[in-house]
Amino acid sequence: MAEKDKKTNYDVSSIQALEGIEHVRKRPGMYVGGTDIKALHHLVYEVVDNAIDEALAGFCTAINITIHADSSVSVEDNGRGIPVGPHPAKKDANGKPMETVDVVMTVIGAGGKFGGGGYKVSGGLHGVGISAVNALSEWVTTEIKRDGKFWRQEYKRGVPQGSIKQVGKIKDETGTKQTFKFDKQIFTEDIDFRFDTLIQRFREMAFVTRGVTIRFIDERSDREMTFYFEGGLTSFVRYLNRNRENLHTVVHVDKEIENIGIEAAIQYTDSYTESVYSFANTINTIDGGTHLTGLRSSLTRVVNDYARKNGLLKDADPNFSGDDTREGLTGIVSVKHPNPQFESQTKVKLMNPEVQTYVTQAVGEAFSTFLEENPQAAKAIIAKCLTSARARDAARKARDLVIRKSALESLTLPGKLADCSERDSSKTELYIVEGDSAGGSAKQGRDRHFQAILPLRGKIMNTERARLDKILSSNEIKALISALGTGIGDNFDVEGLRYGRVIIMTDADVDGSHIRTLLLTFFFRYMSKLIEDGHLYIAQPPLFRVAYKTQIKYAYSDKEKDKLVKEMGGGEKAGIQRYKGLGEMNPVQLWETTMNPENRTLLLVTIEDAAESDRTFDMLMGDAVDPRRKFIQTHAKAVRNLDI
Ligand code: 28F
Repeated sequence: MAEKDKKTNYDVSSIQALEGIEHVRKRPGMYVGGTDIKALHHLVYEVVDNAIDEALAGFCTAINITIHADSSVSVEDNGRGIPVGPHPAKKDANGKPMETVDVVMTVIGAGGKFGGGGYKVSGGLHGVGISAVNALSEWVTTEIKRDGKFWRQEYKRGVPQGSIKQVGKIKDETGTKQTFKFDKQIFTEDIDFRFDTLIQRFREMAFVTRGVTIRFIDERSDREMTFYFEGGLTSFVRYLNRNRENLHTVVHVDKEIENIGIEAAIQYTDSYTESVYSFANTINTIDGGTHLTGLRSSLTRVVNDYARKNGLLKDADPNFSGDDTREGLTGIVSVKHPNPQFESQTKVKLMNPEVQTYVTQAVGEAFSTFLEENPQAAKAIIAKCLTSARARDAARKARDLVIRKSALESLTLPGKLADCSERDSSKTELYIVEGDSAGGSAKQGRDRHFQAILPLRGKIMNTERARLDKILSSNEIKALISALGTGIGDNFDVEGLRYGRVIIMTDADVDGSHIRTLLLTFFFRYMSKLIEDGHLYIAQPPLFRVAYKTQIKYAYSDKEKDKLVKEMGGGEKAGIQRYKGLGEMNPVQLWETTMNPENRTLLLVTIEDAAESDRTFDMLMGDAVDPRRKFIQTHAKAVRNLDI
């Protein structure tokens, strides 16, 4: 081929690749859901998903993920390694085969693997493959170990830098390593990876991909964690129930029906809530779908059948409702499907109808066999369902009363509420404040034009071990419900919301964190839409006041305090006041540090934060004493350390 033609060929194919890359960079929302922290985390998941695929196909047993000090991220697996050489199918505009690694890395939507056999199961949020990550990264380095050779290829903003090169030799190892640095030109907000969010997802992935070791290292903070679960979903259920008292051993089923992998694990506890999670091809389907429906319906059916057969439900008794058979249930269902159908691109709900039949069948068989073979466990489960059915009846009556009353009361606002004058809810804020004295400071310090204050007395925490239904009858919570104007539960209507921002403001101590936990749990269980729509916030009061000469500054952490003391040049002479509670601040200080929109920082509560609170709540309120003691001890220690 003449030198000139070669050049033309290269130009044509590169222009095509560039067009794809440009599209991703112009519209990140279409590929990773935006440019916020969630999208940033999706970049990591997308890469890890490729390694998980390799594990599910049976070729990879270890995945290492590292966040480096500069926030670049490496993901390495010990799978087969991306093939090196011309891609068998993908040709550029002139019919010339493209290098395989460049296809994987630059052709948008070229996620699938060649050769059938193992199915493409995981796949990131939008299933776009690593090419989108590549396009949204300042640079990516791809390293491949395969056939005794060590290869490297580099990309800048999605564009290959030359062609793949051999950079060394190796013994028997194989694998793929991707290192990427997210592009600040795209992710312009001041965001960075969150260890706690990522770790949650990796833990989940390890649970549902039995036998793979996932190691996560955060070099920014020197934290590290490794997950390996021999027991798969059984381990997952044990983990979720670690703070609860269980009624029996975990029931587990793992089957393949018509080429669809079906795994489920269940265990009843004495708690009042249902914790079920569903996964399709390792993706957490948060809106459930046919696999979840299958799991639930089989449990209800098996429990009712067993109870009837053994005379535990009499002829005159009605069947247990689905809800009755799910109180205190922890269950996971995970399916691996060669051709999953999701409701939408976001993959939060599985739609394949046959899955429901297969899950019902598999779980039904396993669970009824378990009940037959373990009569003690069966008795405990049925007893739990009976109490739950009775309690549900009583609670329904109580709740109806609360809802009806709060509907009435919403006309009359609670007396303790110091309302604002603005009526446009997009401009207003409600501060939920712990304690009457802090409430007083907040009332004086606020901008009454748009800020309303509702003081809560700390008493609500004394309803320990109570069902949330009981908490609903507390005057404090009733005042909160009517102040918000939305109603609760199924009657929740965001249209009624009287404040665009609902801000929880509590002390930075153990009591404060209890109350915050309770409030978050309440919102999570009864007003989750409020959280989903981004209305709920946590105020961040300062921990220290540092005074030196005429200067006064506030610090929100120990580190910041030390830095301030240094900057102000005060050293020993700086006056440091540690705030033990909001009540120690005068109204002006409270306004300046915590309430003035110009200075304050608010933490937006996400549904994950609230779910975590829900679990903490279970632990604090539940009957398992040990975890509660541990929690309180750990917290007590933290408080002591702060005081030193
Ligand atoms: C760090 C993230 O991306 N691991 C991967 C493989 C293995 C194969 C593969 C990947 C070939 C034609 C696309 C190897 N041998 N970890 C990863 N491991 N991709 S990505 O193939 C890519 C396809 O089009 C692989 C035989 N078949 C597949």
